[in-house]
Amino acid sequence: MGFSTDAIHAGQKADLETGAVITPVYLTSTYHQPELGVHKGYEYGRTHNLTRAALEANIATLERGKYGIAFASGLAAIHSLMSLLKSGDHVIVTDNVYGGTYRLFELIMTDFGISFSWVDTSDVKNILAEIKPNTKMVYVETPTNPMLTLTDLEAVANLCKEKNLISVVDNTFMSPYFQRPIELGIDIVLHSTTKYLNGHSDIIGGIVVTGVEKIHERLRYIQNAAGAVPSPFDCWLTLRSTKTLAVRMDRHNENAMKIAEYLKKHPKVKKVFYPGLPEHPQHELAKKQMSGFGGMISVEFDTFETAKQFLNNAKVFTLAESLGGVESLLCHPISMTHASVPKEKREKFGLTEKLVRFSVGIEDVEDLIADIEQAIK
Ligand code: P1T
Repeated sequence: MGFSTDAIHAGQKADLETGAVITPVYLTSTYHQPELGVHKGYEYGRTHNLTRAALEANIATLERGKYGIAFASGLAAIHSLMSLLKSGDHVIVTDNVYGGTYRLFELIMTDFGISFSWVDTSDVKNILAEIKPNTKMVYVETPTNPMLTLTDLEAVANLCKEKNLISVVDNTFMSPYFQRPIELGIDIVLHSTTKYLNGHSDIIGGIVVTGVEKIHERLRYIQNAAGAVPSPFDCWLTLRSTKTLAVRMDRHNENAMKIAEYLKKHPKVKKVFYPGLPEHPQHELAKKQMSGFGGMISVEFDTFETAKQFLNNAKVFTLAESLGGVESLLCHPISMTHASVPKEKREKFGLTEKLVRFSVGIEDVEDLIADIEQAIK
């Protein structure tokens, strides 16, 4: 089926009891067992929940994977991936990732004996150079948060297959509508469903999708054994939201393209980071592995003062953490999402105090541009 048809129908059958077209919210922590040892395959809410199962099947289909495993947040999903590893294992990670991912890896997982190499994965040779006998996983964010740097997914998938490493992609910025890493040979895709997949800034959630049965079995075990499951109601809201993912993403993309074009001509803007601009150094790769460029833009202003004035005066855009909702948001990464990344590390990939991140929503683009104009003035 086509993407939009799957988005609306995959994983969702009419309710067996009533015929309800929409999957119900199964708000139950446990299930009746008519006799000792007899049940309908449902024993306890952490282990089994039909609303969650519908969401998992839906997003797995959209990512063209076989299995979805949902978690209580994007970071809980990433943490579950760390549980695939053992003390002594080594992971190669994109140097610029979401600040919370950096914090989890570097400030928590290292205490459990897992080590990390932070490399510029935009050149696959840098990954190859970092492979050690104990390397088990390559973890890539593309495009990155917030620098919008790309990694060649097919090249990473091929390298990981050759070297017998698990390949992981955080696909949060693109959503499966614009980028499907599993189709390019990647083992595991993850999302903060808090962002585009839910799209309405009203839940926190995460999901892992894979086509590899062995990985699925282990992650399913971890989901139940470690227990970071999402609430049925949050699953239901996300399931409702994926139905409109295609139309929302098209509008995010269209608005962001116009705003990026506007910003690049603004005299107070030094540099615009958006993969849809022909000036983006990886625009060709973006066209090859993505079917759109998404709604995220980062901008380097001429000075920190301009950036600050802009953030304090915007009215339609809201200054807030997070991204991917229908409403436009602004973020100052060094003091918000990436505050835990040390200065010398973030400045290596260009993340300075002058950088502002735009999550372009689906409002009328004229209103967004007028707001940017008045806020910079
Ligand atoms: O917030 P949570 O649902 O736990 O997701 C974490 C996460 C994972 N991956 C990426 C690429 C992310 O951007 C995030 C969360 N990011 C923000 C809150 C933000 O404002 O960038």
